[in-house]
Amino acid sequence: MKLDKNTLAQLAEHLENAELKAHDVTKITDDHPDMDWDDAYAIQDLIRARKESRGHKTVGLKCGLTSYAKMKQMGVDTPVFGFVSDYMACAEGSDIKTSELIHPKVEAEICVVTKAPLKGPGCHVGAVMAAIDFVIPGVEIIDSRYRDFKFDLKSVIADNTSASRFVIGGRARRVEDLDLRTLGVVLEKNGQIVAMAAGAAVMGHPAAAIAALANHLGARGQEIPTGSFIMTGGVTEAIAVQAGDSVNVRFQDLGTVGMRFV
Ligand code: 0L1
Ligand code: MG
Repeated sequence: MKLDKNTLAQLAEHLENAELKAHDVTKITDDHPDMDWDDAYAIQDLIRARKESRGHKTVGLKCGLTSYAKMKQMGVDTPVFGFVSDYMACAEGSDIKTSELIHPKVEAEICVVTKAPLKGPGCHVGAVMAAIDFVIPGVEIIDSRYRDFKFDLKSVIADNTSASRFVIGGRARRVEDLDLRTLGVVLEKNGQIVAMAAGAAVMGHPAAAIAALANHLGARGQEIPTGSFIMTGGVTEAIAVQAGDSVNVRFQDLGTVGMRFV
């Protein structure tokens, strides 16, 4: 690690304040060009600890930048991992207040809940499939705290991978009743289709994103606990939204997840 404890704590406070007060900041690597991957995840961990110390529950784990469309959109080639907190969860069909956000974008995500722990290294798609309890469709609302969504990977990891809000809806299905690779997803904004893809857009198989998460945590001596809610990452590029927009995402065999931005 390149940054000292005080600097890590200051950066966590700086980024969390930007999230909670909905104001943008410049990417932190501008001032800390030497920071490394461990520093980036340590800042994210400190943000998580700050939220938990105020009583917020961490309710899920997220994989980001897992689809080729998202990687191309952001000009990167590595998945990143973060968490979601209880206050980020919004009900299906709810109004999402843009005044609490900076420049939101939506992502259609295949999500799962696990029934067994997953531990890397060596975690693979087969192990993940055996550990999935059920699959449920979701939409993540990302909101990078960085001006104009301009960042590098270390800055975005520190910023909890732009996590902001999420909506779970549709209907849960057993994993054996679905083919996660061919599962079609159609994203509509204001009644117009703006993006579509199949599950295989996520690293060839959405379970591969969860295996990558387990291997990432395994390298840090951690695991994905039983009963974890996991978002596997946007299947298409992210779509910008603003007040007045409505979004509906149709997931094959899993129903629709919708919301309005106000
Ligand atoms: O969930 C995501 O894929 C977001 C990862 C961070 C990059 C971004 O803000 O687009
Ligand atoms: Mg996402």
